[in-house]
Amino acid sequence: MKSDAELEKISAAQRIAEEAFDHMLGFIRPGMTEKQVQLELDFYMLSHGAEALSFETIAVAGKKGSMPHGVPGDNVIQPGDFLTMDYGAVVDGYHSDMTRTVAVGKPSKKQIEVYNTVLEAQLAGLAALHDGVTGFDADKASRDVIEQAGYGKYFGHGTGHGVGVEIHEAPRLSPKSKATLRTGNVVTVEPGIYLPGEFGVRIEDMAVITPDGHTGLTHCEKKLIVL
Ligand SMILES: [Mn+2]
Repeated sequence: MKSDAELEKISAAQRIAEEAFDHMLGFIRPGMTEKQVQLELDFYMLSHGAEALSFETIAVAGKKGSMPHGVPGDNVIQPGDFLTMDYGAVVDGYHSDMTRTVAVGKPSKKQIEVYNTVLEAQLAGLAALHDGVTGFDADKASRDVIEQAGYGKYFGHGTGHGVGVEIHEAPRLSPKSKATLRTGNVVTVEPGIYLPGEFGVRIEDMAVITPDGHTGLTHCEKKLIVL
């Protein structure tokens, strides 16, 4: 359970991440490397009030996007690539965490279909949140959408985790979770689909659990953005 003061710090960290996202939409171009995207995100956050990065920023494009924890490298962003950015800022010791996948140039029909499946799963996960829901059931809400679309085996991680003083803390949202989510918990909802050798998609928001639902802490666009 997070106090109002703690929620304000997490929100402040998230605001920096959101400003960074807006900045990146005008910055990203085909021909850049993943590392350039990572460095720009990091520079923006650290020069706009972040005392630290929540974790090593992930920026992975094209086939590399199918690695959920891929490390940004010299891979060059090609026209039509999906680019996944997973990152966060720290303010007064509190972390934020968000992920967006954007298309750099025109996506294929399959990319759009997979993106929309992840989006539907992410919205289903958020809709399942309320005081008393188990971490298992919150995960299942997202997972069911992906399984029903036929991509179940390409979603190999838990749906979310608590965030605060630690970047990953209780309660977990996963098939193995024994947790029950309570009012004032801050959790992520971050389903993904990762097609080896093709591309990956992940969408991640943070939310605060309330007695009968949740309050979103992430305000960035979730419909597919084509740059
Ligand atoms: Mn996360």
